[in-house]
Amino acid sequence: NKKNFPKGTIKYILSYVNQSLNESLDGEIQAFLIDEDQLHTYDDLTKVNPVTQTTVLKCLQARYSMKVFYTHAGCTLVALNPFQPIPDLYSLDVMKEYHCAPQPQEFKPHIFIVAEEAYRNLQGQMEPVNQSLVVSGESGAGKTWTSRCLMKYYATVAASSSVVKSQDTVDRIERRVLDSNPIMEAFGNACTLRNNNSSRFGKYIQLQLDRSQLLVGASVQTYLLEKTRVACQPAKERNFHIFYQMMKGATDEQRKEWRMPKDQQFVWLPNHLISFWCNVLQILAGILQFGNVNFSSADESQPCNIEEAAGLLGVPVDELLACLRVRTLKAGKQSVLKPCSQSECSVRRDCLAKLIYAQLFEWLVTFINNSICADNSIWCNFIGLLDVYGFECFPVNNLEQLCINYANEKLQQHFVAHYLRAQQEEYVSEGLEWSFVKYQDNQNCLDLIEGSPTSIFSLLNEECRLNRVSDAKKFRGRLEKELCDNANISWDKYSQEAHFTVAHYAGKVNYQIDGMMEKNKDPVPRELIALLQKSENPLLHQIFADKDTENAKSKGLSKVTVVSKFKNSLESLMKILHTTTPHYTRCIKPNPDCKPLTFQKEEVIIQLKACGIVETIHISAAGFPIRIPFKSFIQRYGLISKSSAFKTDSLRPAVDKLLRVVLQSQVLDPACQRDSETHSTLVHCGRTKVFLTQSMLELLEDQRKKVLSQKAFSIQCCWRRYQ
Ligand code: AOV
Ligand code: MG
Repeated sequence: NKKNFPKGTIKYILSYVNQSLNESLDGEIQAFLIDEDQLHTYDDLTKVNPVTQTTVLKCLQARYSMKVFYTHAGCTLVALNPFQPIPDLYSLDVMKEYHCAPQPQEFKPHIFIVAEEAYRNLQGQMEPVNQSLVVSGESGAGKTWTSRCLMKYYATVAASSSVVKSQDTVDRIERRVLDSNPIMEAFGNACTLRNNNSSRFGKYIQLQLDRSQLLVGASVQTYLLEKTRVACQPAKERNFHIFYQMMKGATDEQRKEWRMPKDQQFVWLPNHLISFWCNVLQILAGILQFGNVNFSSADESQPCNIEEAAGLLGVPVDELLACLRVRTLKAGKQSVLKPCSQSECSVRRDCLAKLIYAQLFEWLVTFINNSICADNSIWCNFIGLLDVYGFECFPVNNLEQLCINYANEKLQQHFVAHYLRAQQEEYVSEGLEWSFVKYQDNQNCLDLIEGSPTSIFSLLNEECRLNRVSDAKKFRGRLEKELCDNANISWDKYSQEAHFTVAHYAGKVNYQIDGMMEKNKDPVPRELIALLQKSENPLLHQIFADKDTENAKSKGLSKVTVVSKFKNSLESLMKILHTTTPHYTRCIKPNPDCKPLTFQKEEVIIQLKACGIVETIHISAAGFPIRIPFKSFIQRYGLISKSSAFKTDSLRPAVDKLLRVVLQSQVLDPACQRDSETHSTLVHCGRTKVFLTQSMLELLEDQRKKVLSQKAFSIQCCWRRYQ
């Protein structure tokens, strides 16, 4: 009736209807489900509706531009690296705020919420479950920084006295635990292309707490130090920090003693910290001198720097030379001496340097453990901090990357299992059954790498056991033949190169086979160990003295391959993790150049995939990623059902009815017939929300569009008739 409409109303209605029609899905119905202006306010990514790569990315970007660096993602915390110090973000006052808050979860997302949650999980329980804080992310994303923040937090809130006085901090356990960090980083971190302070080892620190929740000690477990770096650094990368630090910090006498002239004065560590410190520096100086020993000349004369190296390592120079130039082969009870070629001499030199450094690192970790670990009778629970190397994909990848990425696969598997449990709990609280959720796990990839009887590791080990000259191309052939059934491995058929490609959960990585078998064998000639046992450097002597018995038992260090050792150590780590309640933090590097406050979408999306956030979304997509409260649901889709009047107190039946209408129309429509069984996999009603799959959402949107089109058509007809 024309009289009922003020002027322009019908035009307005038509434009409204048309606009509604143009709200195209494009994979997401932004206008209805998310408000772009408000994206930065989402403290939890799972509340962004629907959860997709695009919405998650937009939300993180919006927050980053507002200098908000932490965001929850369900049971994980996403930490964006600001690449510049943020004043007061980690101050003592902020720590206290989170620690003293009755409900820290209600505060802005922060790493301290995770820390506090783990801490409180141990409180007031008869038999508390130990906690693990797992920090992951790519190189330079901020894992080590985050672990340091966590350690500082516990050293503060769990300190044996609430007021930390400066004068009594020297010998306090909290101080010692914190001090162990820079020492380990000096020996185990290096400047790489990705990160100026890249950790080249994994570490799991257990902070030991007593019954009153006070920090009484700590223990450190380390994983696979990248010792190849001692003797060979990738282009434009550096050796371990400690070498530069000692060169910088050496006194004139030390330089004289090490025969390293130069005029620098920075002292990086007070010498009294470790009584063996002088010996440590001597050994390091010896390793450096060793790197300059050159076997390029064919003559028998003494190569330069060998005397300096031998002097610093405390071994007779002629014996050192003999060890490097002559191999001892065992044939039954007899020994046969075989001269080495020039290149073999260099390999033995590198091997010796790597061996010494790796054993020195191990000694250091034991030393630190001895000085910070509490007696078993004192501590009862622990909070573990895991900081491992992130997923790596370089132009050239070898055994180091395979091991690193394998470790990340293991952690991802642990995460998926844990995440599913958390999701299950939400479904249960909304009255949904769990069994609907199907998800992809990465078991197939793990089977490919470590499985039995046949996997990359098993074939690699077999090749090493056969003790023949390794042939990379032949090995590629074996992999192709024996692992062809596994979909996670592939080869470039047109490339003759000895390589293989693994489809990791975080992306495909191409591995070079050349050198892989040798690295896995990691042979340590016995005569080198025997030589080091004679060292006059007391520390070196002590480090290798233990190897004597070990050697006798295992008949040489070389028997256990690198991947077997790594697999075993990871398995023990997983065992510990399984007994703890995990808390996941995913660090993201917002740009590859480490520039402050710069957010590059392409970089972030790759990492969201790599550190599993997108995978998490993927898992939730296998369930019901879209959750709409009953009221909003009726408001948007109510028009689909003919009876449009809904009472707020009977929303649930109204929603049920509406869903029936939509699903029935599908059954009746032969073009897109879905069998009734799939209905329960499309949608579920919880207690307060409707849980939808993406395809159900599209179905609803289609229906809504249809109804709106019909309405638009009839309005147009009326309008024409009226005109
Ligand atoms: P990573 O441990 O994840 O890489 P780091 O923790 O060493 O990365 O972080 C790299 C750099 O980013 C640090 O040296 C800081 O300069 C900066 N950074 C990280 N987090 C923050 C923060 N919250 N606030 C300010 N600056 C930060 V590797 O060990 O390479 O995988 O192997
Ligand atoms: Mg690190």
